[in-house]
Amino acid sequence: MQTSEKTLMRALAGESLPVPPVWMMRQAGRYLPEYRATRAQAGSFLELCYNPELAAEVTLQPIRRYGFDASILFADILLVPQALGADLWFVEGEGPRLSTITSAEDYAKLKPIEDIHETLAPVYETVRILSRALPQETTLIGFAGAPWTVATYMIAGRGTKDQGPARKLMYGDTGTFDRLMDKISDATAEYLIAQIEAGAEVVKLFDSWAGALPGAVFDKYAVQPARKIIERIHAVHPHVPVIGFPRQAGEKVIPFVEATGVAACGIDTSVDPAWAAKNLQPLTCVQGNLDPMLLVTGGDALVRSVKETAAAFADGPYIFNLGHGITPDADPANVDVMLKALRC
Ligand code: 1CP
Repeated sequence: MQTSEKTLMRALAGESLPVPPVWMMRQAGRYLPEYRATRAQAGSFLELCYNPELAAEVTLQPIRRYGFDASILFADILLVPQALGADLWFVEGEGPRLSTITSAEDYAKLKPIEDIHETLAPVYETVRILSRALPQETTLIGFAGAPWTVATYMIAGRGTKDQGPARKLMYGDTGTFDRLMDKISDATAEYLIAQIEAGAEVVKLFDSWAGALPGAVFDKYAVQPARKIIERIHAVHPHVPVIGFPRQAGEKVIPFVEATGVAACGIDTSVDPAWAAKNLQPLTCVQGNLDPMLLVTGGDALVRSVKETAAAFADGPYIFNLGHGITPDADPANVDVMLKALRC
């Protein structure tokens, strides 16, 4: 099958389909027993990310089980900081930890952009394996974190509630902050181009903490970096669609879409589907936004929400997805219920 005939690609090209294409953020994850088994075999989360055979295996698991229309490469947004020279480790039950960047001296220790491919080569190999192994109708999505979201982890050294350390550096040492943002942007463009050259058909930029950016700098630190990365990708691969996900950006998704050239915009759980269908869908394909909690609770509420969400977006280009990643306590059987409600 030609890439352009796949349902996800058709939606990204602006077509409204009677049954929307569907995939889930974090579809390869801890809610699946087969994921937990492969992760145990790999040893740790990072060893799984850097083992192409096993990373491809966990990427394929949800495709085998559910037949989603798209498959997202198994990796993590924090591999880019590691490739730039940051120390990275995961604390079991807590989350990621990184060495911090809080001064010009810390920034100066990062590696040059050309060096990132040395660390990231196994990820490109995972993409190559997947592009051979996926069913012909399944689209392969590559991804990276958007510069602001990646910067929040590099500056704080961990996930934070309010991204305070990153906002502090932004105001306190704008020069260092801006240099760090530029470096992450350059590395991200190179990384995504390499994923495309290995076989990714679409790429997605996750700006999970976009909602923490003050309104006055949203354009500078969320919109412009995404616009520049997309421009760099399109200079070499003009037809590869990019999905943006400025999470919790509220109504600022409109200027984000208008200025960046994204082929689709992911919306989080806080966005009212009726508002997005009226204001966002005329501008771009919309992706979202079922509450992941419904995959924990299931039942009539799940079926009703799936049908209501899909109905709200039925008149324009649309990709069914969650408003954020599926959680480890989700019931795998509820994913079948979701797909049945959507497809029948
Ligand atoms: O224990 C485990 O197995 C680790 C859980 C896990 C998984 C399954 C982490 C740690 N990362 C991932 C994979 C992952 N991360 C994917 C793979 C593909 C898929 O979706 O199936 C993707 C796209 C990501 C992206 C990612 N990582 C984001 C952006 C999306 C989002 O969720 O907002 C972010 C913020 C991260 C950082 C990260 N990695 C892992 C955790 C627990 C976190 C969040 C840390 C925090 O803020 O405290």
